Amino acid sequence: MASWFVGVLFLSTLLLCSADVHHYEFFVRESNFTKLCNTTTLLVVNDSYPGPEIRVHKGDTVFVNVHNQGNYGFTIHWHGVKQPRNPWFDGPEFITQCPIQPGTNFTYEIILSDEIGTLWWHAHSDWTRGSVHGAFIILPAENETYPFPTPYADQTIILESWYNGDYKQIIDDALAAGVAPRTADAYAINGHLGDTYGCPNDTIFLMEVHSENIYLLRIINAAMNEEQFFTITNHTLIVVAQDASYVRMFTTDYIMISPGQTMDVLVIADQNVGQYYMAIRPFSDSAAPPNDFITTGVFQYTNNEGGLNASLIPLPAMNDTDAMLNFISQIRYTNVSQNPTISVPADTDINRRVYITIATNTLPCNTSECVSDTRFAASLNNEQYHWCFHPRFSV
Ligand SMILES: [Cu+2]
Repeated sequence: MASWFVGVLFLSTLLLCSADVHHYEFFVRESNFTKLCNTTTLLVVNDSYPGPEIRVHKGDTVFVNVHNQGNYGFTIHWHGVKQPRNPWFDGPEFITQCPIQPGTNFTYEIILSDEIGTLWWHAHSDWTRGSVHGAFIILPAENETYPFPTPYADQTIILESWYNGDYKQIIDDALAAGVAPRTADAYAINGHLGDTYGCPNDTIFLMEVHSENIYLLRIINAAMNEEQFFTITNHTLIVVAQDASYVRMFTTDYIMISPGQTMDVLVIADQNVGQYYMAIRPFSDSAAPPNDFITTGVFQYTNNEGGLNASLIPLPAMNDTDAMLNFISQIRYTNVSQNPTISVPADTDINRRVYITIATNTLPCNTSECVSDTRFAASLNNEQYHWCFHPRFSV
């Protein structure tokens, strides 16, 4: 055996050994949660809203055994995990697998490759993602570092929609009526509604920081449908990653994050000690906007209370399109060793162009539940995907 081959074998064994294997157990069942002074039954994982955090290193493999102890089938999607040559564990129902039926379990194998930073997982059936979701944190590999100063600590921040009522019923009713589902009754930060909704029993998310330390915020927008602005009063945010890939660093007073997106942001606790509001607000410039709610959390220097001032929160207006564009236009690829290299084919190498048209449409609505004679629909290349009417061709 050639010595270089032995060397390659030895090296690849070393590389394989550096990746760990993790096991998680997800028990999915209904639990009661009281918010907005109203008790709602939610389908959640391990009785927790949001659900448990997966925290592993780049290149690891994760097994998640999902036990369906609820009343209907669902799947779980590992949002943003590329799963090369392992698509059967991607998760969307009726695309790569059938729903996990009540009373049964299914073990997912999630193989990480070059993802780095923050992703999330969520159920992928009807509106189950509204309550069955959690963070999927991918730390640098053992032999890698962050391409920025190592943070003192990190903090997951999950933005969520809150509805009074049965989530499945809300989407089922909307589909039957052929209209858009109603907008959220509130938004939440890590399951807390904060102090703006008027229910004295609602709790507020509190992040405690030590003066002069650097923190890495792992922000996930798990809201059902709305983009969200996010800010921390008086503190500069430094965007460093998005959707499990590092980006060129830039500073900003606020971010704008889309549903399903993740963003990693550094913040330095460099202001006078005290308490500062963190806050979110939906962004919408559509003709049918959601409610203009501001939802609060607290960024608190250790053992220092006082100083909260809602009038200082630097959030753009809900329909501030320029603020949204100014933010997203700053996001750029960064050529750091931790990022996968992007090789864009030269124009001459492209021999086939594929056009994909994404459209919203209307279809006839002709049942007694319809509120008009048309219903909303969506399509790719004028093909609509429906679980019992498969598209005639692949888009
Ligand atoms: Cu997803």
